[in-house]
Amino acid sequence: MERLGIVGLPNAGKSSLFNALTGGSAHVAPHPFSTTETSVGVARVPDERLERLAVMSASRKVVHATVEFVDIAGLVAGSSTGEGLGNRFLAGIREADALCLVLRAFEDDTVPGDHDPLADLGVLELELVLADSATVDGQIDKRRKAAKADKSLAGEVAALERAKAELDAGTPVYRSSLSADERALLRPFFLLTNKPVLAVVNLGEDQAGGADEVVKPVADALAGHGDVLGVSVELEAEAAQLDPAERTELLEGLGLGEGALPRVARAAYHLLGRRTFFTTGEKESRAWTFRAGARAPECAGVIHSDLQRGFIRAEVIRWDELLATGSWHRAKEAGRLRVEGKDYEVVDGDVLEIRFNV
Ligand SMILES: Nc1nc2c(ncn2[C@@H]2O[C@H](COP(=O)(O)OP(=O)(O)O)[C@@H](O)[C@H]2O)c(=O)[nH]1
Ligand SMILES: [Mg+2]
Repeated sequence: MERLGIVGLPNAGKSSLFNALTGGSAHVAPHPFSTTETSVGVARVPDERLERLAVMSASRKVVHATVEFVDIAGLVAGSSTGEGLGNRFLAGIREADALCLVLRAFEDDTVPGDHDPLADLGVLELELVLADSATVDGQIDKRRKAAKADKSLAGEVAALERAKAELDAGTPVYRSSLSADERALLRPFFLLTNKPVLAVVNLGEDQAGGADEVVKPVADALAGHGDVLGVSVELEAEAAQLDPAERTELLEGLGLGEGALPRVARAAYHLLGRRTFFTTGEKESRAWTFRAGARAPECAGVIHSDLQRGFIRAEVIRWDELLATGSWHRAKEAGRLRVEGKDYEVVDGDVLEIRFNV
């Protein structure tokens, strides 16, 4: 299962965010190195489309999609050269499939650390870039030699050289000028900055009103290479402890709508390249996860391997079109269900019923 690593400086609010997202119990404390064991947790990915389908079908059960997070603990300046618990942090980051950078903006004199999210980003990126630079330097001569004997490696060497130039200029691969193809060629080297990223700017309660202003410098720095979300982590963590009605009252009372946690979970899910299709009925309505580009039989296999093995066809309708017709039965009667075969590429938001025979 793929995971999103939560990365940031000590006391940025990583463990608080992890707990709020996963309902987990990672140790939250106002000092560095409080997280000595890496925690893994599962966050629900709330989806209003699913809730509405469940109401339509009067489903007895609703099953949301999920996404896994890892609380990787504080990266400090000098990690790339093994300072503090540096090597352990870098190993944790290396194992993650995507990164959630937590950048501190909240001010609190009782919690050590700075409150300049752009500076946090700079420190984090520098450590990751230094580590990647060392990896590339350690590989590039070997790969050049290998490429002399095997011409098919020329592209890989060229990609390493391009990455080296970017890294030496201080630019992480994720916001470099490397193309998707070049980045794919670099995959065997497990570079830390060749992973997709999103950033969470941890806002103080008092900053929630002017969030855009606080978040903007970070968004400018990432320049479209990753989502940047402003989250009042502590406030949302407290809200997450309440029962749903109280939570809604608190968050809406503060003008925060459903809160920012669902957006973080959805951004993380998307960052990992995940897409959702639905099944809906009286027994349950459910969100199923597939990879962008998957075809109908593979998606059927997510439900059960028999459905893939004996796949005949899928009946398909977009979630909103189904809602508009009022029920699966009515959509069928009205001829609104498309019949799709083995080559159909399932689209995020499709509702499926699989016909199969084993
Ligand atoms: N005032 C304030 N304190 C926070 C906020 N988020 C986290 N903290 C506090 O900062 C300290 C460190 O938080 P923690 O989640 O353990 O940070 P980590 O080191 O990044 O895992 C704890 O005492 C938290 O209660 C916030 O939004 N506002
Ligand atoms: Mg922590």
